[in-house]
Amino acid sequence: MGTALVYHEDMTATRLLWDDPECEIERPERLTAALDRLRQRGLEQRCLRLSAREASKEELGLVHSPEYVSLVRKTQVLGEEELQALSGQFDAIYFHPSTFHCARLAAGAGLQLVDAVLTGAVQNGLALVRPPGHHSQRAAANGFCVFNNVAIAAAHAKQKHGLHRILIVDWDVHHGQGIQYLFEDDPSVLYFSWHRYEHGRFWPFLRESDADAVGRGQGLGFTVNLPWNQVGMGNADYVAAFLHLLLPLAFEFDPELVLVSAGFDSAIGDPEGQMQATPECFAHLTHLLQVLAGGRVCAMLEGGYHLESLAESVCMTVQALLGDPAPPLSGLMVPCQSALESIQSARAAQAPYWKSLQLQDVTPVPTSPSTHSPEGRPPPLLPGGPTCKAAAPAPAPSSLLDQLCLCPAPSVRTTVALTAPDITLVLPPDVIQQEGSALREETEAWARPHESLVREEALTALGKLLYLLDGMLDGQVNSGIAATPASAAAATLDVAIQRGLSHGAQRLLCVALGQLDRPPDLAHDGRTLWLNIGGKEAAALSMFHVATPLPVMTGGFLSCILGLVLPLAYGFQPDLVLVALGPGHGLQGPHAALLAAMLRGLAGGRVLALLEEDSTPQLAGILARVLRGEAPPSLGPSSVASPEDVQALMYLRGQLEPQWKMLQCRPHLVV
Ligand code: X5A
Ligand code: ZN
Repeated sequence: MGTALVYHEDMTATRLLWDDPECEIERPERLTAALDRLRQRGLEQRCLRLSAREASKEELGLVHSPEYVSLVRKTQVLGEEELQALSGQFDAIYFHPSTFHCARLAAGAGLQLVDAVLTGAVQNGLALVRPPGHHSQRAAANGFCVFNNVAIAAAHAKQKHGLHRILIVDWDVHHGQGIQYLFEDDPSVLYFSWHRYEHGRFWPFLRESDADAVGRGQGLGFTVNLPWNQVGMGNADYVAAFLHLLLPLAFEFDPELVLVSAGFDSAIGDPEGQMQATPECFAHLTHLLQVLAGGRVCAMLEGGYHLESLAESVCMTVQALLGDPAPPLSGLMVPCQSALESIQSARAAQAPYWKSLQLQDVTPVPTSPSTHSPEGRPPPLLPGGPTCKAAAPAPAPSSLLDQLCLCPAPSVRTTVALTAPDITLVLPPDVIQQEGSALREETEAWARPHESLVREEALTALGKLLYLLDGMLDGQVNSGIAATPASAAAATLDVAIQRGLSHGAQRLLCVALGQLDRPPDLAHDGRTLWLNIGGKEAAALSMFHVATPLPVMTGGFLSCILGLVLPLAYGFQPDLVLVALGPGHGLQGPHAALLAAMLRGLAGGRVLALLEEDSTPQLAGILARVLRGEAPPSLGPSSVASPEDVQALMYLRGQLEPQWKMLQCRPHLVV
């Protein structure tokens, strides 16, 4: 459906006219660097270009006082000395004769973006704007921000489009206190912000930036602050914050629109943030948000002062909005203690207001050994199981991924290799129906050890799957769907795993739903992570072989994905993902689509879905659409997880946490 890019060259006009070390980083090159890089990468050309318009007085009045708007209007005619004097009345602000025009364009760009998305002209988009907005308040400029672009867009979406639930995700490294103040008593706007805080010692030095500021009145629980108390937060910390804090609340909130205060001063190299997250992380954050609100995501630039890091991060965000698979994250995926403390304290502060956090263990961590009981410790992995190395798998770079990422993106994003011909009818037009099959002898050789693969239909299906898998491993195709007779599902999956491992995959994640037995000779060499959901077994058999019951309700399914599947997957860093819907998998289309959409964030999107031959054409169709990058349908209001499901999940997580650090959402006990 398309991605909008809203911009206007005039927004490069405003600049600092005098000496001010605090403000000099907010300069015109920020916009030109980002735009030039988007052009170089061919990304701008793939977007719907919209020229920004100025917001009207009435539109600015949605969040600002008329007196403040006229004050800013008057700066157009002031001389340099008067501009400097007025700027001095605010914290970290400079005015320029073009500021009023630029700030109206910045707010107008956000309005145009929201209108384009909510009228269905595009699916999502980015507004590249200056000045930024999230610090600005009803009657005050602050922190380089003049009008609050994102807040105006949210108020407009409510007023002009009648929306009732808007999620604002503020990933800028500073606290968007302006947005917080404007919506703190409004339950129709859920505001999430993470920010460098350092126990209050970082700008803007506000007590209300801490995790215990949760909103007021009707808006209690609709302000979510995640203060970072140390610098150096990286990819693992950001992804953990999304999986364990933002996304559970966001799914429960069920937004109709997601606005992103997209500041890139939270990326590596930025002089303000001093954080470590790499540009690819923003592709992942964007990707994770696209499963909400039917994919209606509007990002607006806020901060970001390291031109190289900013430009790359903007490209990553736009790539994800366009539906391209995210490049794999680099580095050890282990969140730091300080990040876990912050996530834990935000979860504890929010728990009274969110069912998805209740029943879970969100109580403060005991810090003294005497207060913690033996029962509180995670149970060890089942004795008798295969012993596994104490350390997490070394995140050795996968040569397969390296090769595939250096090549241009495959021209064919998704291939469907189905045996039932009528499924073609529901396929999106650009999804390729695969004709090819592996050679007969080769297929028979792979099938030989498996009794269930002797039947002709099973062999035919296997031939198609092998051909598809080779196409994915060779980089011709990004993702695919294959089908198999139900009786042959487990054996087919077994072959697919062996074939993947022997044909270049370094680490293979297999998510098997329903009655799919673990292949009997599955190795424990750390190259395969087997995760069965809803089969007969239910236990952490070892670090690499995990089985859990299928949660019954939507809420339980979501906690299983966010609290187990994705943390394991992000920790494992696979270069190939197999997701199999086997006999009795019990997933409805939207649930399966959500799982596939989220797994697509791994392995550079190299996901092969294996279905049973008698699956409905609708299921194949919905999977084909998410695998090529469309947003999954929204699940609607989520029911609560059953206490049994929460218990089972917590038990399993407790067993696996020592090995899989991305499962943690609280710091280690100090023993
Ligand atoms: C939008 C933004 C930062 C202001 C920092 C003042 N503002 N020290 O990143
Ligand atoms: Zn910032």
